[in-house]
Amino acid sequence: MFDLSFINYNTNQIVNELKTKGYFVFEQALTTQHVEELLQEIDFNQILLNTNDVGVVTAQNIKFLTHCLAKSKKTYDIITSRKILDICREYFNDTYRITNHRVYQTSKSSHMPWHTDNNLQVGKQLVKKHNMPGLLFLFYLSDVSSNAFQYIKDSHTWSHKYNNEIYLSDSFIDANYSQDILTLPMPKGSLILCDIHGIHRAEPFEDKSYKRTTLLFQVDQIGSENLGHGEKNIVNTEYLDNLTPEVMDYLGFGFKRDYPAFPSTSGATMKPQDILKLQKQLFPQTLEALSKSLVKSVLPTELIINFKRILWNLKLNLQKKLTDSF
Ligand SMILES: O=C(O)CCC(=O)C(=O)O
Repeated sequence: MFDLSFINYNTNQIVNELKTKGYFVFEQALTTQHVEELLQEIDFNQILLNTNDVGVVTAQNIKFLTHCLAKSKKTYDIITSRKILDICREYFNDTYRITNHRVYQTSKSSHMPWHTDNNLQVGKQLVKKHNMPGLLFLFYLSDVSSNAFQYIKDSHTWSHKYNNEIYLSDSFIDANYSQDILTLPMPKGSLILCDIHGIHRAEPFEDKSYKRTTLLFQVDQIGSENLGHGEKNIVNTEYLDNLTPEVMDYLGFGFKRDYPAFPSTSGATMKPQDILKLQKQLFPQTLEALSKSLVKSVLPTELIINFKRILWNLKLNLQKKLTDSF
């Protein structure tokens, strides 16, 4: 999963860099094979619509798989890996828990505002900035040449001055901190780790042929006064092959979660062209639904059930004949 050079990179040093600079960067921390296998677990072309499963949703130009812990074993393995837990264990001095996570794919254009991630919510609304320590983990799952992560150096030490702001404007940052902007284009598999109190964003871009895919998760040191802080975690029990009290606590087993999954989506967050694509997909399904309902309305249910029984028996007899003949 991780490149040996990352596994062997001293955890103490990572934490020291985080505490002093507010960020840590490692190129190609994940192996290409792990990234490729992870991406195969996610179908970004299949948007959920009355589908009885967890999966991909869309909000404008970004497609999200929020419930990765239920859908992608490779993501589960990264999030609960020994190296990540060691970094957290060394960085935090009280109980820490994962508060949100997602894999997302950004295409064509995006303009994210400058912000910090120390958000306290009521439902999906931000109510104030909190002062709990926290770490943002971001892995590039594609080569990132534009729309790179940007971080304002040292901002983790002074961002609290702007705690009453939801975002900081581009013009304010350009006028006051343009020298301090760190932009991080890097190859797929690279890791960026930063203090959630640091001011950051994805650099705005516009390029019809460009896509960036990312795994992001956040771990906060949740004090007893902030019970319920974080999004609910839906976990596939099949993945839990490393369940220890440490992992259970980190994932929030038995811990209250008050925030809804991010982002909040509906038909209205889709782009018109995605709605059109969906209509094409819906057309044959609509015909199927209509014909089923027509059959149901003219034939008694008892007859349909008996017909299914006859078909089932015919199939069994056929299978038996085939096995007997071999
Ligand atoms: O995608 C990125 O580069 C930054 C993401 C981010 O800041 C966020 O989702 O809060």
